[in-house]
Amino acid sequence: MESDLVDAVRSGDRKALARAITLIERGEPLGEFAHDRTAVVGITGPPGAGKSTLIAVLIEKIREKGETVAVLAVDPSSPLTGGAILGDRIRMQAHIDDEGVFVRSMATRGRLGGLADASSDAIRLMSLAGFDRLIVETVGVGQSEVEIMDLADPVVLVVGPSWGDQVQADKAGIVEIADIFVVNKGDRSGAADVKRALTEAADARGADILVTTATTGDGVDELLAIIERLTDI
Ligand SMILES: Nc1nc2c(ncn2[C@@H]2O[C@H](COP(=O)(O)OP(=O)(O)O)[C@@H](O)[C@H]2O)c(=O)[nH]1
Ligand SMILES: [Mg+2]
Repeated sequence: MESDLVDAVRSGDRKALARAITLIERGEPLGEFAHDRTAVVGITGPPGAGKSTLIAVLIEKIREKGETVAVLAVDPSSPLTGGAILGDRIRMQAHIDDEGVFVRSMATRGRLGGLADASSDAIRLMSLAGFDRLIVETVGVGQSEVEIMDLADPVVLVVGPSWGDQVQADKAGIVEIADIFVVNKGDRSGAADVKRALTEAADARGADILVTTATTGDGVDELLAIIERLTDI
């Protein structure tokens, strides 16, 4: 990638950051450059569990603390219709005029294999742009999504209150990489059962487990406190 563009990203130019990520999306390699690495929080879990809704609340709480935040939502499943991506954009729209927030959905147009690399480059660019916190959201259903979570620490697994969510997470292997277990939709019946079912796996990993309701914000302060504790150097 042209060094002029990378320099503009480094200076905090948001338009340059957006343009650079578009180039990454189209397959252009970023190349090497020195940069400080910002801690990346990974949010993964089955579709519909409430990851994006939860992230929208996290953005608000992070901004209330005066910190800046960039979010990359990786969704390889909807390259053309962009259904989920559009939903994410609308949900996070509230922050669109806030310079301290950068939200970007990345579709990789069916490119095979390159998803983790492209995500890694996009995250490096967001880090270069100087945000205090970075969040990456993936639909935790495939191998490359699990790979993307290698870039993240801590990894937050979000599941809904249905048994199937937990089974799906188990099958994808994300239970084994999670540092924080979140059972979202605590307002629905079943949340307590799913929490109980996941407690053994969480305990085995020394991971925290909690119930949230993203639509009301319940439990999200606790989640952010855990994230802060795990990202404190
Ligand atoms: N009842 C309830 N619905 C929620 C909650 N969190 C998210 N949702 C809804 O679940 C649906 C999927 O949410 P979304 O954030 O897009 O899930 P994602 O696919 O994991 O990113 C949306 O209709 C949300 O409004 C919650 O805590 N309780
Ligand atoms: Mg989402």
